Amino acid sequence: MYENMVTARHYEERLQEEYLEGKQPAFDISAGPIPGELHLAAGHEASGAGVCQHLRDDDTVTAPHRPHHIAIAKGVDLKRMTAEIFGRETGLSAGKGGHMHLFDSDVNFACSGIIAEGCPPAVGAGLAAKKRNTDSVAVAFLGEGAIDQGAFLESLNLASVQNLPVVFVVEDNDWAISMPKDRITDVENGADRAGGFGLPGARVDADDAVAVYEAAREAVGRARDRNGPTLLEVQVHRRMGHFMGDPEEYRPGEDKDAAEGRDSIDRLESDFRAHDADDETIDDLRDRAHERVEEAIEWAKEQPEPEPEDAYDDVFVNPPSGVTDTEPSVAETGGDD
Ligand SMILES: Cc1ncc(C[n+]2csc(CCOP(=O)(O)OP(=O)(O)O)c2C)c(N)n1
Ligand SMILES: [Mg+2]
Repeated sequence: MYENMVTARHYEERLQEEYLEGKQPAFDISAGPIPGELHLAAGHEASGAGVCQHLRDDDTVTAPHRPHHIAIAKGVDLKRMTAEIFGRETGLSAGKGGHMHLFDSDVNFACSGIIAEGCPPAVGAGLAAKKRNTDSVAVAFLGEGAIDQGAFLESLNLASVQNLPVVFVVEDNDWAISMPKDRITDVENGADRAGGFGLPGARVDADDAVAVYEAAREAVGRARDRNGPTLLEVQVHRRMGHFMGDPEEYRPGEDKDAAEGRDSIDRLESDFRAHDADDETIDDLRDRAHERVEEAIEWAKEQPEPEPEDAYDDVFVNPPSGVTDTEPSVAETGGDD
């Protein structure tokens, strides 16, 4: 878990540097090696690591727009993920998805920029596991800003009534872009939503990564043993802006200071040392994590850009062979509209 969390933090520190290249001084969001938005998850790492530690490759994970720490913990191929973020041809989705739309079928991982969107597919994966009589499970991660979305609430209901092996993990970082949690919901503890659907709910603080691990063990274990879904809310901290370039003028300085002062990675390291891990062990883990990140970024930067004409491959306007479509494709009509 520690190595995972350090990898995620360092990975995002490096992405920040790469992202800012060419975007200054006026912050041109389309410029530089990583065009578009970038949502970083510093302060969320314990949630991805603590939950995914209990998962296998055949378990499904859906994640939201802040996905890197979860993808890393689920074992998504770091090189191809990085190439995807850099928009390269050898990226997970040939560079067409970008950082919010990572998809790795080898480890059953997907994420989406539409909030709460991952909940119904996770329920679908849970239903498939039940019908196929396997013991795989599905986990849907979402932010606290999505807990009033219909897609989430309907998913809780279906998972509960069908007794599906699904765990819903709400990452509560107290903010939804510029909206503080208490302005968008009257529920202080998102896990209370579980009661209304007849499933167990628990809330845990990510300051203590081991506590997340323990709570997730129970929730994933319940799903794997065919005892139904669980809603787990994890209190995390948003150490960064909502996206890179967010000036955070709406955010009180003390709120940001508090988030920066509570680091689950530092705490896990102290716990680790208290259990006799020495400097060498910690340094080795950190070095290994850093090397892996550098290798992935170097590899991604060497990858080719996609050819412009490939834009019509693998998308609905020009379906792959075998997929029928009665409408002429944009490629065929010249795309007037
Ligand atoms: C259905 C939908 N509505 C609105 C948006 C715009 N949007 C992007 S992120 C976001 C807030 C998300 O907050 P939260 O779920 O708490 O996640 P966080 O960014 O804090 O990790 C919103 C409203 C969206 N992506 N999808
Ligand atoms: Mg949030």
